Amino acid sequence: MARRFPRHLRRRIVDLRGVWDFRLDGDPPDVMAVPGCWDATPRYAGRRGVGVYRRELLLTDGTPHRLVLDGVQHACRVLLDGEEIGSHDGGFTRFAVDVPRSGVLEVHVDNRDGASPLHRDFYDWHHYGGIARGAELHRLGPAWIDDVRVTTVAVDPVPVVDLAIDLGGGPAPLTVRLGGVELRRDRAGGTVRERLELPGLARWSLREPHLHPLEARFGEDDWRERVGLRVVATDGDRLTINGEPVRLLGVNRHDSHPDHGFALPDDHRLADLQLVERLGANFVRGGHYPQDETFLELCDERGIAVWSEATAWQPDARQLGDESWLRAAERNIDEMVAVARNHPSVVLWGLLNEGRSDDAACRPGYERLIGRLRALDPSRPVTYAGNHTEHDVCEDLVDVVGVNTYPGWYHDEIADVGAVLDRLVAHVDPSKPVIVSEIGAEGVRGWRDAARDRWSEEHQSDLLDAAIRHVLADGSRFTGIAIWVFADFRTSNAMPRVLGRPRNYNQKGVVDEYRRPKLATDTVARAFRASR
Ligand code: ADA
Repeated sequence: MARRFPRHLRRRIVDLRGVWDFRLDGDPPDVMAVPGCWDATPRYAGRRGVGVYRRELLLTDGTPHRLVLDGVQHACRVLLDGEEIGSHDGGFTRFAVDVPRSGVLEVHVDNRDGASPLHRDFYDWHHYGGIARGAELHRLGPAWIDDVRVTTVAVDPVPVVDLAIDLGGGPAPLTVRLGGVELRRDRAGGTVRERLELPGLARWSLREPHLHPLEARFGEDDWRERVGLRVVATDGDRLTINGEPVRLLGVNRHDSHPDHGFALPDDHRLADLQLVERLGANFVRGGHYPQDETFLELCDERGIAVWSEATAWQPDARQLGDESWLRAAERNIDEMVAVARNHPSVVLWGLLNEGRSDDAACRPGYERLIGRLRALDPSRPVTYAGNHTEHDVCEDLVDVVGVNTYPGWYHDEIADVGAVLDRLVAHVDPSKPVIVSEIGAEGVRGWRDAARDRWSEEHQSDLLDAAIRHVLADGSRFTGIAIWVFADFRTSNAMPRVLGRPRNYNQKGVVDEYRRPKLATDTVARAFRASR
């Protein structure tokens, strides 16, 4: 993928973005853009099926080559000259397939409901289909770097990082430089691990997001990262970065757009972050799936905190007791962590959005998946956004408590927002930070109503104003808020919920699906800015 900070300058990579041959089921042969979602194009709007993408692959020599796909929605098989060489389940995450020789590449992409256990039509978002993120052919050469993991373990009195480098092929000469200082030069193979003290390098924080270039070279290959030296922790009911309490003011964001589906161009993701900053926000919850890496890079350099979440939506005992669902969820967690772990902006790992955390039968599934997250990366607090706060039986498993609640929309009235929030937070372990992870109301852009009733821009603006002021009031127990939701987004046409989604859109956005402002836009900006 075309990262903001290219991961490889030396490795020979063919960028496969462009227009490929395409055919959806029995339709006539056609073409489709990569990245792109076919059901966001006029001819294939709303179409579900198996889309076959095809193009030639030319390998320049006999060394190992790898096809790297950053997000295919939502399950696919990869064929070379008609022979299956790989498959993948679940969108939004990067995976690789070894390519043995030149030939005709086909990616058979399935966006039907149930093609992946992680993408179901009863979820409250539209499941666009396609090769939605980057596509590249990597020449690995005789010795290559498979992965680099940088974990900040301390920042005081000096920054200390754990560095792990997985090497393929070789052995070969290995050099590592960080912040312009050479840390290692020798021959190596296998996995290299080091704990390094880095005196003199500036720390990363939301207000001062310093990043330092890391470059590893192994034989002809290279791997580059931007390292943010920071430690995220909890201190009683506060979330801290480098020991300093932080308050997270932000939004939930779906990575989608009516004209692009899940394949947003970088200019759109950058524009979204400009609007997030205009709101006075410092926080984005990527609901409810792993984020594009360029988006994370932009958050790294702009000091925007990210709640990175594995794909799920209201899982219950059936899903959390199903071995195939759990395995798909584990793979999604593994792949989310692999992409996001080196990005300092990711301050929280989230999963299992609004799962049945009040059902004891679901607790083993929570334990298994939260345990997986912690085993992969013990350096970040773990959370889930729950809507069973008063009867939750899994809260002890997480470090930060997320509360989803919709007073003034689905229940109660705007005048009740404070009382509802206070009632819920009274059920939360007082030794843990608590974030309002979702709160909001529908506001149809252009619908202005003197009565300020539900569905109007006025009602949405009034509700968000009340919620933000209560959460950010002096003495509040809350350490953050994420409004549901940044922008209106297309949702699934599942009955009967769609009857509450005019236009088939969830319109709780602070801006509409084309990022055009509503009354709530300025209201949120005023309320957030008043508190910073
Ligand atoms: C839930 C869910 C969101 C969205 C929201 C709503 O909190 O987590 O994805 O569906 O409700 O708009 O009702």
